[in-house]
Amino acid sequence: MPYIKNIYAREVLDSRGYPTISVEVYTQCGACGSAIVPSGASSGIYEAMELRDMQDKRYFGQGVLKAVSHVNKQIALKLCGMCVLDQVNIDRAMMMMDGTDNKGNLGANAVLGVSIACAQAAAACLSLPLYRYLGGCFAHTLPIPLINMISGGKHCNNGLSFQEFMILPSGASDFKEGVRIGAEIFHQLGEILKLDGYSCSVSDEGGFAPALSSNEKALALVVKAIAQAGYQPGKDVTLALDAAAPQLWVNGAYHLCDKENMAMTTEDLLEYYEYLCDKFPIRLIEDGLDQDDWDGWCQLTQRLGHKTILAGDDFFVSNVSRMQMGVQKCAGNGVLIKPNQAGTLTEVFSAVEYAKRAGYAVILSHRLGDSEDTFLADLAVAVNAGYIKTGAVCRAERTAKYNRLIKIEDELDGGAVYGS
Ligand code: 2PG
Ligand code: MG
Repeated sequence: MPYIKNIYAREVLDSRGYPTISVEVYTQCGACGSAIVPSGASSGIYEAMELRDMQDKRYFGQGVLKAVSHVNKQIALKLCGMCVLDQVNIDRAMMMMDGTDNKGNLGANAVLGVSIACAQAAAACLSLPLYRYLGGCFAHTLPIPLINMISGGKHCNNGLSFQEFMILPSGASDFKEGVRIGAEIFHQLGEILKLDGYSCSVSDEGGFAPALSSNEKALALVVKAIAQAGYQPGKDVTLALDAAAPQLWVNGAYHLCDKENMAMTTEDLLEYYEYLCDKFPIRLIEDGLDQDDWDGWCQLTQRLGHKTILAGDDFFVSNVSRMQMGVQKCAGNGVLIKPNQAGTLTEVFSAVEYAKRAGYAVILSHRLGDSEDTFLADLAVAVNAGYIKTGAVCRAERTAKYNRLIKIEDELDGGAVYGS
């Protein structure tokens, strides 16, 4: 049996230059699996807890040496000797050792690093690619990418209220064509920005970060780029927004820069979304409202849910209990799945399974602070998710996931299906 022989964690850097945890799992049969854990900037209040050192001056308190030590001491002691193929029991053992609902003792970053590295080691033991090990013989769906074009919100300081303006190349015939279309539109947008005198520098997720006066202006530029690249907006390519509304919710009201930061009610924001969806081919809105604005989410779903995917990120935090509440109240019809919001692969699989049974659109997602780790790409294929959000088509930590998916599509040798 492929028993776990050793587990070793260390502190490394993420794509922003902040520390994160890297974990390696070694088995007695000579296999090794590794993982680098991502980290968010606009995190939801109901996410599993990411453990950072806080008190000391190293990395301004952002170090992860406590999480590293939890892996190298308690977790390694408990898991060494277990069969690496026994993922559910491995995850359960860590959950029991932690003893909290939010991984508040061991840290979700420590637990997730081990959970993923075990899956990688197990796949290596069986000489299987990770998507095949995790998903079995029916893993064959290549996700439609939500490709970041323009960033705003907490992801950069350009004055745009919404966090991400993305495109969905859903009219493509396969994944690699979707990526090509996305890249052509991205470069076209760069040209337009340059001609209009805007900065072409990019944000942490690779989206352009021009200082634009309004969300509408950003949407209009993306639509222009789609058309100029030779594609039909609304047919070949649609739009997606991450409003990241919890970041806009201050003192009981929503505040948008292009609305002069005036206090907006939920109703005001709903009307604004209706207006935007009438004017632009918006297929998906992520976190349109705050994580505690349940009535607003119900209204949004009633009014736009028949034609728009309304996906909960901070709202659902990849958590089955919160999705159950969503189903009961008819709030939302899609979910972002971020492994570090949950903490273990077992919980990630439960969340995907629940979302699918509820008929939700499933979008596997990266974090702002990410790395060269391509686990997310394999996971998206393993669970046959219809969508993946992994940033712009530039910056190596983002293109690593796209390139991995292109390789998987090739490996599936005609057996792949694009999108849900
Ligand atoms: C989001 C993510 C990823 P962060 O809000 O969806 O784009 O951002 O990692 O900062 O939570
Ligand atoms: Mg989000």
